[in-house]
Amino acid sequence: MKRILVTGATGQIGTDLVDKLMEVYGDDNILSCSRRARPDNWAGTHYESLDVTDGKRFYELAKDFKADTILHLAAVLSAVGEDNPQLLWDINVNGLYNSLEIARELDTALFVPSSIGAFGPSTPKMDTPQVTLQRPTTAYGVSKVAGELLCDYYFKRFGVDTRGVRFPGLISYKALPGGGTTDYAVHIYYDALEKGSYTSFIGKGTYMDMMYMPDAVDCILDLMEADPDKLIDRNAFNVSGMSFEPEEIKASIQKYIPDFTMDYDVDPVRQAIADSWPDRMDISAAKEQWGFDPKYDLDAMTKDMLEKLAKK
Ligand code: AKB
Repeated sequence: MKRILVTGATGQIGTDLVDKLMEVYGDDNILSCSRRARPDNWAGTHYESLDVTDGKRFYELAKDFKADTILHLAAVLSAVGEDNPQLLWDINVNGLYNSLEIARELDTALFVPSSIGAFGPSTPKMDTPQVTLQRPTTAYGVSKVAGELLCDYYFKRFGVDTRGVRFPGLISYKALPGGGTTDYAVHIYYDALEKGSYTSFIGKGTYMDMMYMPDAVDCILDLMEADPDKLIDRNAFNVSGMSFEPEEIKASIQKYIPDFTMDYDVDPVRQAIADSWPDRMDISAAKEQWGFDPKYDLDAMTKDMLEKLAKK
């Protein structure tokens, strides 16, 4: 990666990722694109407004910037997608199609995040294999499976260097997620500090894979820099840093804020989505093929989140 265009740059992943890309590859080699306004701390860096469904503008930006890599993050998350499946399809599938065509025409590498949402109720819930049944029951999941298959197709048919991971719930102190099912595991830290209590919309006993954002950012860089000859499962690798249920994150927070309390007001839509997803994925393919090595477990993440959010 030398000249990198990032879509969805002001979203939850992009906010952390762009900072790291600038640090590693130099500000001048990163073009951040988003439908939102440029964040203040990116003043003086390359920034363009982009709706990824506008293929012509997307192509021109990538060509003019002489991008060799596109990190395509623009997407609608699971809960918003159930509310508006038409919007989800337009952005997640038509936007992805544009990025694939641009990568093919300009001969760039392409990273596309998939998700634990690419699995469904018939997928094995424990140690979910890298290659397994994928029959998701959400609009988000359908778009993610379509994305994985399209990315593999473009690699095999046109030789486009497509790579991806199945992200679990991502937790960051820098930016909030926008309408996902795993968002409770971010909101809980804010409320723990602000109110000393949290009402969870995900029910007790619901396990989901999660990862702290510094590990997620490192994993994108590591995968994109990995030796292509070693990659068997390009789209997309299971990755995760931990798996927990609401009572376990509560207990972790109580180690630092002993009076913290939590109750439940379960949202049936998000609970049904969570119930259709794995409890814990097998991440051995990512470890073996490109050395995936997450650093944060639940307690290490809680300590860092609380310290960073308290300062913020
Ligand atoms: C969501 O909850 O929709 C996302 C995801 C796991 O893909 N965080």
